[in-house]
Amino acid sequence: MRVQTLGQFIIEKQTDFPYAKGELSRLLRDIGIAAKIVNREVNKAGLVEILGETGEVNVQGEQVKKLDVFANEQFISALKAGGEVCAIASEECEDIIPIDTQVSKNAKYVVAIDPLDGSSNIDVNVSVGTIFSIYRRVSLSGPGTLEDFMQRGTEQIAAGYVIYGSSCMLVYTTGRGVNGFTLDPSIGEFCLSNPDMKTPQTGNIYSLNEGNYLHFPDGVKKYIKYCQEEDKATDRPYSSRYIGSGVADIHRNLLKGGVYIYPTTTKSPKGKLRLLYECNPLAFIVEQAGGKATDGKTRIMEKNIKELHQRTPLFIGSTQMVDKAMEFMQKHEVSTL
Ligand code: P6P
Repeated sequence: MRVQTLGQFIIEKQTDFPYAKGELSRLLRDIGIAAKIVNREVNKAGLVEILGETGEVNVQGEQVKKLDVFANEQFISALKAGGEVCAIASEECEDIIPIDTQVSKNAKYVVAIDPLDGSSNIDVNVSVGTIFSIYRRVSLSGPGTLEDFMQRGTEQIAAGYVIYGSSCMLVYTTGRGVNGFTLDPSIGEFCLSNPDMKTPQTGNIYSLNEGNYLHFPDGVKKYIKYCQEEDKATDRPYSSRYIGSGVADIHRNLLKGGVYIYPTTTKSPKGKLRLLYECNPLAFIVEQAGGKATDGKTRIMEKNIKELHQRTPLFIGSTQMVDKAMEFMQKHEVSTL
């Protein structure tokens, strides 16, 4: 089979965008380069002084891992050097990073990124990921502004994730389907391995942190019990699979069918995952693959965003499984009136 690299694929698909002059193509390639560098460090994390914590706490109130900082720096410098973005929003940074270099300040795009999602798993050699979302700027010129990021998920022009696991994969969409590329370390290129990815309409895997069971909404508790009932006709009981890295759980469910839920809990009354650089890009990808993503009630990509690090509950995966979970949420909805 002819090996098609990410670069070749992007150029070939560029014809899908007659008005694009290659900026998006270059931007996607810049992300691919940073992903290869991060993957190199993740793969030898146990051998170099890059494990463990920096002793700092980030804007999320989470312990900052050395690899979080490294990944953040790599993606920011690759995006700055590429000259295609006028601002970056990162999970690791409280405020946006406006870019006002001569080349970038009139660039057309902004990128929101979670440089290393699930990094608490790094020290125990479990898959982690990067999640990115690309918008066309709405500000007129000069360095990008906060308003460039206050756009609904439906306005994304591209989104993707990188999963640093048994192999390194980059999966992305520009709104015309989802394609997956696997890094071939022998040539240092992402090669097309999963063309036109489609997620099963149903499945038998449910992913959520059942340790929070007591604090889940009643609808989620009832859905968990539904997943655990014996019913051969609907292939139940389902299997419970939860890695603790959303990218890894959602990637597996995308391929095999399944649902990932991070609902509200007492510790995270608005949900834990962030709308801008986790839920919207993952929702774009899963929807493009034929799946569904809601907050238990509203389509993720139609939610209004008012804060950079805004959190939301997330129900994402196979359409029929998300719908069933939403049915339970609706049936057991506590009226907040
Ligand atoms: P908990 C990682 O921090 C993350 O944002 C997701 O990738 C992951 O699924 C979830 O949080 C894990 O959170 O509370 O179950 O440890």
